[in-house]
Amino acid sequence: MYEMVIEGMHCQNCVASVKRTLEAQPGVDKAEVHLERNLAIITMKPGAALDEKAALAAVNKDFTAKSCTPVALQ
Ligand SMILES: [Cu+2]
Repeated sequence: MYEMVIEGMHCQNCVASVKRTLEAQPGVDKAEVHLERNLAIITMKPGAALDEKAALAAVNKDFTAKSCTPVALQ
């Protein structure tokens, strides 16, 4: 799992756009985007790792992706 901090989202359309962008990245299983927390939780397919730079760049086309951090699964 990864957490991405994203600024510039204003409504559910923005949320849907970010979700689509993240779920189009290789290896991504699903992305949960939380508007009020400026946060996306990215879940990977088994064994897959996220290309964090590519994911940040993709989101940065429309929004401001601040950081992408791996989160240990519990
Ligand atoms: Cu919007």
